Amino acid sequence: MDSTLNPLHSTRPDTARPKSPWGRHDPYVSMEELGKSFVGFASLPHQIHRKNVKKGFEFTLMVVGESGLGKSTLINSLFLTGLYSDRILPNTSEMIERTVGISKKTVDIEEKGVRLKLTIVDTPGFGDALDGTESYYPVLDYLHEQFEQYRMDEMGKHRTQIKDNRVHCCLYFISPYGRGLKPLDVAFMKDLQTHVNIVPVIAKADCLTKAELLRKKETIRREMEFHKIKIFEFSDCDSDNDVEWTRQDFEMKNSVPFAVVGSNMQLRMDGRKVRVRAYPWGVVEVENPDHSDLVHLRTMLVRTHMQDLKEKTQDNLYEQFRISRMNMRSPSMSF
Ligand SMILES: Nc1nc2c(ncn2[C@@H]2O[C@H](COP(=O)(O)OP(=O)(O)OP(=O)(O)O)[C@@H](O)[C@H]2O)c(=O)[nH]1
Ligand SMILES: [Mg+2]
Repeated sequence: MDSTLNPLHSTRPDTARPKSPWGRHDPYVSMEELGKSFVGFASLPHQIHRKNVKKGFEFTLMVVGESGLGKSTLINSLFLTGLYSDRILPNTSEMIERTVGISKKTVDIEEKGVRLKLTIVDTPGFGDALDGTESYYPVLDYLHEQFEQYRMDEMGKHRTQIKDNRVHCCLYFISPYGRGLKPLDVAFMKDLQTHVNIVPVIAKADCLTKAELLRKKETIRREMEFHKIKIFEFSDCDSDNDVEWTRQDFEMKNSVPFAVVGSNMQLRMDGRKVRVRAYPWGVVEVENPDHSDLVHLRTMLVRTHMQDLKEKTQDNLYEQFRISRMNMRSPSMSF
């Protein structure tokens, strides 16, 4: 047999070998080169990384809150335009129409060869009905159904082909006008917290001065603690002692509830395309950290805590749901 065809007896010069971008733990480096003391499992993270990149990533985000707080506008500002300007988008007037039913949009995003399938679940705002609790039941039902469907699929025959529609994160919109949380916010979040990671945001933050915003954040944090509302807790992200990263992490955690501003309008400023809200007295740049926390929020969702949100959904929320469903069944199963 031609030894050049057999990878074990390859006579190819070393330079023909594919070069790994991973430096020290290059999986193509032979045991002889590494020294006898290496077994080779140091390349495990890279194997996992390669496999995940090949499969692509999936993430589902939901927006909920009172009607007219800018939920549909914000998801557009966060992900659907600007970042990916070549994507065909619904026109602006369609974007700001009132949301009347739960709607799901999926976008495929690719960055440096890494694919992300991002699903955004937009929900109709509540607020007009006399008994507000009724208007949020469809959202709770939706979350419950996704967990239940996943549970049924897990028990089914084709476990490897399960389509995961569970929601990993819910942006909860709080009005900038009230003094803090409204009774309906408290009730809704307490119901939501068992099914989804809640990330609270203060909507339309351009309505508040800096001092008012800080006070509002403080009040909301206190009220959440008082009412024992469980929101998503940031675990420390892997900073590798990088000072800049640690600073960003600190700022991000301090921003909760994130003060956000959304807009469908873009202006060209100093040669850059900037998403803004233009008022007679000035311009609010939605991605300027001095004007809003939108960039911190996007960093948290995409760059630093996406995996954490997914793991908390699987290991804590879904697991609790699964156990409670099992406990519900067991009395009827005994005899
Ligand atoms: N001042 C201000 N207005 C905003 C902001 N975001 C959106 N708006 C405006 O608020 C109005 C409602 O925006 P939507 O995005 O439709 O609000 P929504 O929360 O999706 O409303 P529903 O679909 O009824 O639940 C629109 O006129 C937007 O232009 C913001 O950050 N600041
Ligand atoms: Mg809407």
